[in-house]
Amino acid sequence: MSASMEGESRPVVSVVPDDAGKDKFKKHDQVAFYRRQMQGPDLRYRALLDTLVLTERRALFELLEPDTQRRLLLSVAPCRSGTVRILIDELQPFKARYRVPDVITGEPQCEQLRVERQTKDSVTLTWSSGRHRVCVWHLPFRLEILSGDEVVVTFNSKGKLWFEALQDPSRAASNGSKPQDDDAGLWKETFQQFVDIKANGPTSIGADLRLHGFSHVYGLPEHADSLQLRDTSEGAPYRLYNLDVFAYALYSRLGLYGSVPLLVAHKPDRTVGVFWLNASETFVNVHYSSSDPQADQTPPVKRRRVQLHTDVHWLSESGVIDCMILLGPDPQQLFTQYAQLTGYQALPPLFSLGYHQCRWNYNDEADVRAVDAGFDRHNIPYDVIWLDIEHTDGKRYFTWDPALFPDPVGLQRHLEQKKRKLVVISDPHIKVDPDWSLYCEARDGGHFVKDRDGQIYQGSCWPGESCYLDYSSPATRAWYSRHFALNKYKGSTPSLFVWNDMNEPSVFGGPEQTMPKDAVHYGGWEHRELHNLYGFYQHMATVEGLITRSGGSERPFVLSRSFFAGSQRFGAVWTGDNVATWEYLKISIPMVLSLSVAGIAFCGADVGGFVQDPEPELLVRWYQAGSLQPFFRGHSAIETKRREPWLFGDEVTAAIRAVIQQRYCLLPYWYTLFHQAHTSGLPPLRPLWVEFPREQSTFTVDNQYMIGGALLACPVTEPGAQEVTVVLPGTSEIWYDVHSAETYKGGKTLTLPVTLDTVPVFQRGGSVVPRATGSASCTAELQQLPLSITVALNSDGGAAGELYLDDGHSFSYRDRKAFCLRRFSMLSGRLLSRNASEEGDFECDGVIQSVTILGVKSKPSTVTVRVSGTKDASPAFQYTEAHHMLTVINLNLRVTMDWEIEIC
Ligand code: NBV
Repeated sequence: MSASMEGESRPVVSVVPDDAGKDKFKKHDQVAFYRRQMQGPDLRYRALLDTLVLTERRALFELLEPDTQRRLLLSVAPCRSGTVRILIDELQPFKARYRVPDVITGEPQCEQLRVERQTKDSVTLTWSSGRHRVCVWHLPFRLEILSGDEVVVTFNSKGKLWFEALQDPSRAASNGSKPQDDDAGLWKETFQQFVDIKANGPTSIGADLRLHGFSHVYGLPEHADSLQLRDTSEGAPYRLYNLDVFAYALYSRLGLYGSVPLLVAHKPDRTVGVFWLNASETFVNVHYSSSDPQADQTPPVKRRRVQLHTDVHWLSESGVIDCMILLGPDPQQLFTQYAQLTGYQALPPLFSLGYHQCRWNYNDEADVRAVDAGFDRHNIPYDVIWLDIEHTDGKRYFTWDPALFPDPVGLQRHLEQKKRKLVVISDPHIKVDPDWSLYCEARDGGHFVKDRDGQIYQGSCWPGESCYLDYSSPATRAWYSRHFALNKYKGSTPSLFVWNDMNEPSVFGGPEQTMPKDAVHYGGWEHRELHNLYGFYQHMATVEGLITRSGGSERPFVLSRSFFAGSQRFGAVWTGDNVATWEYLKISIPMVLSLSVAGIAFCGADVGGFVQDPEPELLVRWYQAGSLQPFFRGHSAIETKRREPWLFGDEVTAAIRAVIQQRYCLLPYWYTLFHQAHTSGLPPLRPLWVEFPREQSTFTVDNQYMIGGALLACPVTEPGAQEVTVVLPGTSEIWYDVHSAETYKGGKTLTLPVTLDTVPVFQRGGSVVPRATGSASCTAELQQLPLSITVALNSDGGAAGELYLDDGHSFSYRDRKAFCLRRFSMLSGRLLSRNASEEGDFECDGVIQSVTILGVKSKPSTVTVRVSGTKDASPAFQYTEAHHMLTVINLNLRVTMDWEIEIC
């Protein structure tokens, strides 16, 4: 353990995860509001239909629960993009309840509702073309959302609507609703030695939804579990509560570092989403009707035709019910609807899609320089080297250890000469140190979270006693972001980027190793209201700091461990402290797929495993898998052995070199996919069902996935693997092995032989994939390389694909439209390159050097290249009979020009 770790009560970081922390975290039945709701009385809300008010943007109804005389206000608002927002608050709250700010980007465009039908039992509302309808039923209250005549979703189907009204504490004390022995945890809840005092008493909310016809649901990151959500009837509910869980348990539904309360349901003809906008502790129960034991026991003759459905029950500790139903109907539309609500994936600077080399810690400047040189010596491309907490002066972020990093500017210049970057860590806790100006400024400026008594909250973290910046305050975010100014952050240069860790927030010795829920934030809100937003806000403030430091011209790169819905607007996340075992490699795939489904598209897992030492075979396999995930970073804990890629012998070095090089060659494609995510919300990494929505066999696959619409990847995650079983979907599809060009028909499951240096990746017939040719030491060099494109023909001899280019680092693509989007399409032997966006205006002299066409049945007699304004040319070509592969070489076609290649 490093001598410079001076935190007083830091957790023991052992390379062997032990069971000591097992009981650190609550189980669902240790959470009072969960128990209250699950064991609570049956409530019978009714909708008072004659209270309907139609405004320009919504329909309002009062809801009444006769036994408790509780009155709620229901608002239903359909939005233009295909979303219905259901909002429920108290009719007359004693004071305002927390509504999650800053997640929804802008005002959703709402539609004017009209009454289509009204009876004493129900009111049916419709809007726009009348394709969708909402039917509100009086008794019991429920709300159906219909598409055509099909009921897609029913809200309050099982009558679980729950709403604990805020109370005036003094009245509650006198009227007996604040009992002495508070077993129900209404005003006070104890967990281990921690006492949570609830200033507002019980405030929990809940509701259930039935998703008709669906038997597959996904989303709700972050959990170390399968992509398809499990039925929670037995076992624990999914918990959404951001926590620092070192070496987290696998196949668990306990909360991890971040939360996105988006659940996506899919069936062959429809995809819908339920977005539960609430930042307090939340549980979700999932129940598939298909898993009802009764359904199987009924004799077939007597079996009633019960439509399949999935019931989803959401329970949150506080706030209001703000539930958005995204109607799809296809996966792509769903992703766009979600992005319209919470924002699109930020377009990352190109370098951040390269390979990142991290370790806790690179010891000093000489160490960093040596590792950097090692990559050159071994001819392995990389873009970024990272510094963990030990680079600081006593864990004071924004400072440098004077002995270990005396010349950080010199170090960054050294890297910058090779067009490489440095990332440093910046955690949210601030060391209590009256001699440190940053601490004093934050204290005097009121930038710290307070405790329930109004004093500055103090917890313990890496620096020892620490205070926590209140990023939920706009003034604190602005103050914090100014610290990234180059003249303020001493030792920083424009090539320094940032990593936000421990921002759940992690508090050593705190309840569940986080901040007490009764701590108080900006606006007087308790921490319980916004716990899951804490990291989101730090990420936001850091991104704003980096953008501001460049005068608004450069794209930022910030990695955050904690996140919430909308964090995709800020940058990347990773899956935290995993372990160097095969099981953790395996789980990284569904984990990044779940994140992708929930909009957090720039994500990855620590390559190699953070805790413990991977055996060389595992390391190679992890590099292979990581190179096929969006965020690609090798990282390891402080006690692990060094594991730079060249430390395990030539065979391992060669295998790692090969995958990193392949990743770099594929970056034009990755970058194009990120442009697509940035503009349409479609994530680069896609579960197979996203691309094959009608194929049931793909719905449960989570060990393989699509990279964009063109590539199918199946990373090897078994030790000693000699063969791999791969599902190739689509009976009418053709798949081309990207390494061997071997062709396979879709609709099959194959068993393919593998060696240590092979990973099954297939290109789908009908697609075009751009690549860089040759090798580069980093992405800036890669941008200079000529390109090649691979056209994989479908059974009709057609294919299409795109290429997006810009300068790779600035906002010029947005502000001056300095980008280029090309579309390649092939049909009847003619391959065209055309501009796909009239808007784009990007000067670049990149060229396409070669074109490979897969699936060309016979050797062409001529190949003709046409570029307008020049004479037709007959370039050299090679044809490989065995693979039906045609390669046209030495083309030198300007990327930005229109051209055509004809094969006869
Ligand atoms: O800052 C040290 C580590 C970091 O390397 C890791 O990536 C984070 O997930 N950090 C957690 C804190 C210590 C973990 C034991």
